[in-house]
Amino acid sequence: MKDRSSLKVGRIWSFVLLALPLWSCNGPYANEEDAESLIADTRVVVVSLRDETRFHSTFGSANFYESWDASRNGLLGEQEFSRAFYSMWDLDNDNSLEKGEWKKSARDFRIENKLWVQWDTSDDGRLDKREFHLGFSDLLWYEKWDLNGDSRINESEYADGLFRLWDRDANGLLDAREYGLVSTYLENQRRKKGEKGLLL
Ligand SMILES: [Ca+2]
Ligand SMILES: [Ca+2]
Ligand SMILES: [Ca+2]
Ligand SMILES: [Ca+2]
Repeated sequence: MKDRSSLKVGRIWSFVLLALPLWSCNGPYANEEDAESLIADTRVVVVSLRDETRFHSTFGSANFYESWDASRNGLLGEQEFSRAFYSMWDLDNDNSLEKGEWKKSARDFRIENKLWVQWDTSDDGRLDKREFHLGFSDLLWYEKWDLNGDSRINESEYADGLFRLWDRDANGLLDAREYGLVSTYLENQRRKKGEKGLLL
């Protein structure tokens, strides 16, 4: 039987699970009614996005490839792969990657050891797509994420790569903190495409 303190911890953890995605959103949920409906939606999302299988199907159903796959062959070539990250890391959706966005993404995508000055070779405080591609290519993610070795990244390989990056403790589940990254980056991609609501 659970003692009183473990029940209390359980209650606090439940609150954190529900509240973290809310903290990661900014702006549009200004009034109480919106916030309440977001919490109700978030409860579903947290439960449904926890394991890898569910993450794959959710990622696929959001059709991110429609906007990233310029050649419309259902696969990402190296330039398309790089542009997909450029788009995802451009969190204010101004089609430019500023230093602050890069710093945040570097932490969230686990490349904290990389140096901004080596990416921003023009030293103007932002990365154009050419600078980004050069820096990004050095990470060798294109090679590492290509699990079937066909020199293209398919949707499943992309979802797999993201899941491995964000599942920091490698336990096969996205916990509340790890899930916050899904909320920040993937929800923003959907907003960029003009889609409303939360990723389910
Ligand atoms: Ca930007
Ligand atoms: Ca630059
Ligand atoms: Ca592949
Ligand atoms: Ca995890």
